[in-house]
Formats: sequence, structure tokens, C-alpha cells
Amino acid sequence: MKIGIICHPTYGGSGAIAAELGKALATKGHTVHFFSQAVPFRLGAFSRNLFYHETEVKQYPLFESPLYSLALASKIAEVAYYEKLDVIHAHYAIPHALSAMLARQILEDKCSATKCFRLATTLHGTDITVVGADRGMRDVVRLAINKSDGVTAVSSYLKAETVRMFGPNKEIEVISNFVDTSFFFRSPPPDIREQLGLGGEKIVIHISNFRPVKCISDIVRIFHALSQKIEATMLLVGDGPERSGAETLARELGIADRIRFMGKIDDIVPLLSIADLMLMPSNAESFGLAALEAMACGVPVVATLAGGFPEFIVSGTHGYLLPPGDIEGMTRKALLLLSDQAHWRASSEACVRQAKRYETALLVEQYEAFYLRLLEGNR
Ligand code: GMT
Repeated sequence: MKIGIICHPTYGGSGAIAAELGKALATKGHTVHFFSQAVPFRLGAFSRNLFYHETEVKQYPLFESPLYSLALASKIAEVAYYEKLDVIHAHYAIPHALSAMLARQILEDKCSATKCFRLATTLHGTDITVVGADRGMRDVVRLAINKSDGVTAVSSYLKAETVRMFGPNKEIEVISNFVDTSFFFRSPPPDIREQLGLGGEKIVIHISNFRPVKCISDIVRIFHALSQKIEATMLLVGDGPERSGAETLARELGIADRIRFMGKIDDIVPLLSIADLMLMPSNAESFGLAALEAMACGVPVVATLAGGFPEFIVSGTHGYLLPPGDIEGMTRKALLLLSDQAHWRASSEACVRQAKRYETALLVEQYEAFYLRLLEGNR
């Protein structure tokens, strides 16, 4: 198949999933064209079936905001026409599916005999749970969903939320996030603790884009309580709007020297490989890819009983799930895991086994079957 993938290039789960999907499809012999504003952060090295088209956004004095969606539509139409793409896969309903819809109209207008691509849209969360909650945007999100030929959501939770909020006119398929366990496995570089200036203490980790939904201040408070009881260092990987508030809070609580703000890091396997626990106290999370990647590296997770977490984290087996905001409960469970070596080992092994059920190859097959159904016109 000839597949176009539209995604955000930035540090985040949707860009990671789109890039990993495209790379896996290209390895299987499909031709994959990426459309993005910059090279997606996980795309990596060149491969012969992979192409990347940057959407250049020109600035015009008359218009206040850059015309990204229109520039993207124009780029998709051009590449789809000359490369005869079969499927365009938009990661996010807005603006990506809308740009693809416009590209389809451009092609229909230009040459009615042209066999147009099928439009697949994957919902990752923010367009439903945040943007979709904005009444002014609802109709536009609904249109993007209804005019796609097929729609997937990354968890049953997100599918249910989409149905509840938008009442779409089509069946939404669940294809969950995935992880390549030949890359994500516990493999600590020999000198990494030394490099980071760490001793033998326990390592707690969190990875995200530090948006308010990630509840970064809860992490600092949980770690504060933890560090009263055990020797530990917290690694906060990523960056975003909540970082500076979290740094201030860490200083106020007197634990600034125990928390490392690492910034954005592309290769997280070495850090996950020395971590003993991942904290994910998000108040909404459509799946939680960072938690799955941690589990693949044998890191148990303390997360919230929210969103898609309960679909792949069994509380008591792979870590613990507690209600959002339950700082005391999360602290208790984190301590339980970190202070009982046998319990930690059993959880760590269970995490690795669970991650293998979300192996990239299995989920990529589901996407291929989904594309084929769209091409056969079964939707
Ligand atoms: O978590 C983020 O803020 C990033 C966001 C994104 O758009 O990249 O992640 C969303 O998509 C990921 C991949 O499907 C999911 O694993 C994340 O749970 C989801 N984030 C939220 O729902 C908050």
C-alpha cells in the first residue's frame, strides 16, 4: 500500500505512535509518506520506503496566524496526486483530518477521474477530551470524524468518550498504543549511575510534556512524602508549561536536590532501565504510552484510575491505580513497591510480560487490516 501519515512532530505519544507505525509499515514493504511541520521526533534514520514532506507555512502580512491547515491540505493533495496514495492516515481529527478532507476536495475538483485516497483518522485524546469539550469546536471535530472513511481510538475509554460527546455516524475501532520490546527492554548502560551522579538509591521517574493534565505538582508532593521514608531520586523527563511551578514547589518543600529536571530526552531507555517506579498521576489520559514503555523496561507504575490506564495496568499486578488526586494513597503504594524487593520483582516481571501483549508487530497488523477494509470500501 501507499500510505500518507500526518502527525505532530513534537515530544508526545501521538507523534511517537505515528512515527513507529510508519517505520514498521515501511519495513514491511509499504511506501510511507510523512507529512508534518518538522521531522517527527522518533522518525530516526532514512529507509528506502520512507519519505518526509515538510509543511512549509508562509507568513502573510494580512493574516495573523500561520495558515498551517491550508498549507498541509495543499501538500497532501500534491503528494497524493503524484504518488497515487491509497490511504491518508491522520493522527488527530483536528486539524489533520480536516486538512486531508480539504485535500480530497482539491483532488476531486482538479480531476474527477482521479481515484481518491481513503481517509483514516486516529483519535489520540486531546482533540476529544480537551478541544472537543470546547463547545465552539465541537461541530468541527464531529465533521472530521464523520467525514473520515474509518476512525480508530487508542483505548476503549477514548472510544466511549467520543461516542458520548459526538454521537458519530460510524463505528469507531479501538487500536491501542504499542511498544517495540526489542528496543524497550531493561538494559542499563554500565556507567549510567555514575554519569548521572547517582548512588544506590531508588529511582522514581516520570516522562511527559508537563501539561496541566499530567498533575506534575502531585508528583512532587508524592515524591516529597516518599523521600521522608526512603533514599530516592526523582527523574522528571520532558518539559512544558507546568515545569517552572514544579521547580518552585520542589524548592519550597526542600527537595530540589533530590529531583532532577532532565528536560526533553529522545532516548529514554537508559533512564527507564535504572528506574524502580514510574509515577503517572494524570487526571485524564486516553492511553498513557509512557507507562507502557516503562513497563516494557520492567518498571512498575503507580498511576490513576482514569482514562485508558485500567485497560493495560492491572492494579496490584503491574503497580497500582488510585483515584486522581489521591496523593496519600499513591505514596503508600509507591512505598509498598519500593520497600519490598520480592513484590517489586514480581511486579517488574509481570510488567514485561504485559508489555509483550502490546508488541508493535501485533498492533501494526491491526492497522494494516484496518486500511485494507477501508480500501475494500467496507465502511
Ligand atoms: O500526553 C500528551 O499530552 C501527549 C498526547 C499526544 O498527543 O501526543 O498523548 C496522547 O496520545 C498518546 C498516544 O496515543 C496517548 O498515549 C496519551 O495518553 C494521550 N494523552 C492524553 O490523553 C493526555
